[in-house]
Amino acid sequence: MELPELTVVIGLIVLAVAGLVALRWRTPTRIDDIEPAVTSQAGLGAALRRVWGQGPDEGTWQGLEEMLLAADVGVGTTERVIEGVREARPESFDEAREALAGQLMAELADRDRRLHLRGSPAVVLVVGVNGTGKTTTIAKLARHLMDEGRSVVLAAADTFRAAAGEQLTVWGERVGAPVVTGQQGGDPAAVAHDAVTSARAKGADVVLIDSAGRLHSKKDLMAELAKIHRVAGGDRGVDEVLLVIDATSGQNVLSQVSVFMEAVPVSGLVLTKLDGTARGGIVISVERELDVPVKLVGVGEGVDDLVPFAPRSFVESLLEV
Ligand SMILES: Nc1nc2c(ncn2[C@@H]2O[C@H](COP(=O)(O)OP(=O)(O)OP(=O)(O)O)[C@@H](O)[C@H]2O)c(=O)[nH]1
Ligand SMILES: [Mg+2]
Repeated sequence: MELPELTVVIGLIVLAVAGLVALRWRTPTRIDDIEPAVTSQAGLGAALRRVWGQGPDEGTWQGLEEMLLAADVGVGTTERVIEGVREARPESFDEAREALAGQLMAELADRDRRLHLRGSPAVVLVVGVNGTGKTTTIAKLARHLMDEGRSVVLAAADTFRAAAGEQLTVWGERVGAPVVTGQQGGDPAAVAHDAVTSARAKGADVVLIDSAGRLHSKKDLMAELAKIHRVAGGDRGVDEVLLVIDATSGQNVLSQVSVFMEAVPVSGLVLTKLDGTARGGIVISVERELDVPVKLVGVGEGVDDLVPFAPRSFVESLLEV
């Protein structure tokens, strides 16, 4: 091989190695940096085009009301949004769409949607009705935090359901996080306590605590959650209490979650299954009603299907098709 050719070959090899190294050591994606992909299939854009017709008349506003209610935006919010769009006096479909986007954005007014994980270890308690996606969300969140370089311990404090500990253990193995479990029917607060102690001993950054979604009575559930919260928080408290809500469960979700709101100080909402619903407007109504920020949304069953909630992208995805 001639010298110039050799230089080119060596150059190419150096480039390839540098590329591989860059890929391997790329700056980890922070959970707060990820742009949500399509998070809902509400089809509000197409619906608006239909009701817009030749221009705004009473039928348009009635049609708009129906489409917002059908997307689970909620009665109060729908009224405010229509009022706002009407006041903007849109003269074209594009202006109407823009006014609608603006009104929906205003409903999601500035809220602090970051996760505050300051303790060492930081403690996150995940609560919610059974089947909403608590355990899956914990696995997804663990994956994100670990991708950011944080070490995570999982606590299987759902000792109520037989297979709950196993399910979390499987997820733990999949994402590479240690799982602290207890006996079925044992004290979940003890599991949470053990997990925090173990995390502290290991110097782990975050403890994610799974909990049962259903107990024999509302009183049992409240007492149990309050105890987990007290014991896991110790002197400095729990960093985040995330309430997981199934986005496909419709407006009756509010009556379902009241027990959790009474039992523990919920600091953030996680709306799961937004991938499987045309009723993404639930995000807006639930946030308004509960007055707690939506921090994360679940957009699938895979371990990477959890994204931080970003109002602008969300409204765009609502209006997209
Ligand atoms: N499509 C979709 N499915 C989800 C999402 N999150 C969770 N699931 C599914 O919902 C089902 C219930 O999830 P789990 O994580 O077991 O729910 P849970 O709240 O822990 O349930 P319990 O422990 O029984 O109270 C599973 O089949 C998950 O794969 C999501 O964002 N999108
Ligand atoms: Mg579970």
